[in-house]
Amino acid sequence: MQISKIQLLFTFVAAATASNASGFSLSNEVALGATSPFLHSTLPNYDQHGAVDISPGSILFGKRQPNLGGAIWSKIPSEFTDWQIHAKIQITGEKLGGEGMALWYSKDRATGPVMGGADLWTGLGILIDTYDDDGRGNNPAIMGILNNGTTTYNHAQDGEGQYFAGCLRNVRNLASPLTLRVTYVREMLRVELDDSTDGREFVNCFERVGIKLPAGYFFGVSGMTNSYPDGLELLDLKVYGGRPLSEDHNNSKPAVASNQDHRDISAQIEKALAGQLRQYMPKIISGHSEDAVRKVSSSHLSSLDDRIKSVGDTLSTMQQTIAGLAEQLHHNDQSHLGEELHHLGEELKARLDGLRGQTTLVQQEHATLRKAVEPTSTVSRYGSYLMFMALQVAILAGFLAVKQRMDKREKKWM
Ligand SMILES: [Ca+2]
Ligand SMILES: [Ca+2]
Repeated sequence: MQISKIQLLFTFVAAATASNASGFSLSNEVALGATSPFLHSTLPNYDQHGAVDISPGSILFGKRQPNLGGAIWSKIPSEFTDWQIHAKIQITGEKLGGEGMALWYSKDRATGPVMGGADLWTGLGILIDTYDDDGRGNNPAIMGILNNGTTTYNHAQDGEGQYFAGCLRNVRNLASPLTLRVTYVREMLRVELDDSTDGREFVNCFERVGIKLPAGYFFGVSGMTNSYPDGLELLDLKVYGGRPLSEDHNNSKPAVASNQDHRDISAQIEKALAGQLRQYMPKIISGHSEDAVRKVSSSHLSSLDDRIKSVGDTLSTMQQTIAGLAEQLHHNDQSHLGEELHHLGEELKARLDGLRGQTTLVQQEHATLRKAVEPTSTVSRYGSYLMFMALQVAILAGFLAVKQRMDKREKKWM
């Protein structure tokens, strides 16, 4: 089967689309890479080692020649505690053929004889051993093997005694490519297979809990031929990472980050308001003749001060509302989030209307002040005051723009 282009993704899915048949959801994170077609050159997110031939339709390991192996390894280590691999492969050859392919989550990035990966690796190997070296009729086998850097693969017995789980499944010369879905969530590892022609029909290969794998390892795919070389092709690879949306709040980084963002923004706005008040109020007062200012300052400036304080209070309330929302996103069941956002939108609209009204009032105060002082002052004396007002409006506009952006971002990962 030829595919016009291969997509090697090292990216993350939005939670809304990440729910899978396994019942797990992976939260979205920052993308680490991009989708690319491969045009006989290098892979954007992976390094290649050994016998690897890249064409627009596939990545071929072992060149269909005897005893050759190759691998691709992610260029950067994964920073995620949970992840999922979708690897679409195709293994074709004569009646007997080998030796197989492997998916890796490993500290090492070495090429070698273990389906193209090196012996003595540290981490997880999902080995697809197609050749029945010990003649026991138990190949092709798909096996999960954990290694702490001390184990050499037992080729003669096809990994007997080394795998913690596995399944027997024909993977050669299938009518359609075979997709392996490897899910690692909360120390549970599951391997599922799908060779259906019409979409996702994964069947379980094995599942095991208590598999401890740290973040910081590399993802890899490899293949190795033996004396009866198969065509070992990778047609598509996607790696999703993140953390499960669960009651474990400490692992829910997006919500924490969002919450912190809101707090940072609100704190910055409040700080800016306070700073501007400190900076401009003396100038407003000193910019006028003392007599003229005294005539109006006790009532009008006091009123102005109250208005500005009110604006600040409203902003503070908005901050608390947003922070509260972030907490809700953090703690609540997802089904509540839509409603919460709706309410927040209504509330923000009401508060915005209130702010507009207050801005008008402040402007009226300014007009009164100006009228009262005008006989003994020039317009330029009010420059600092006008600048103060302009800054208030700018800060408000900035806040609302940032808020809209935050809302948008939150909706994406609902
Ligand atoms: Ca074997
Ligand atoms: Ca065997």
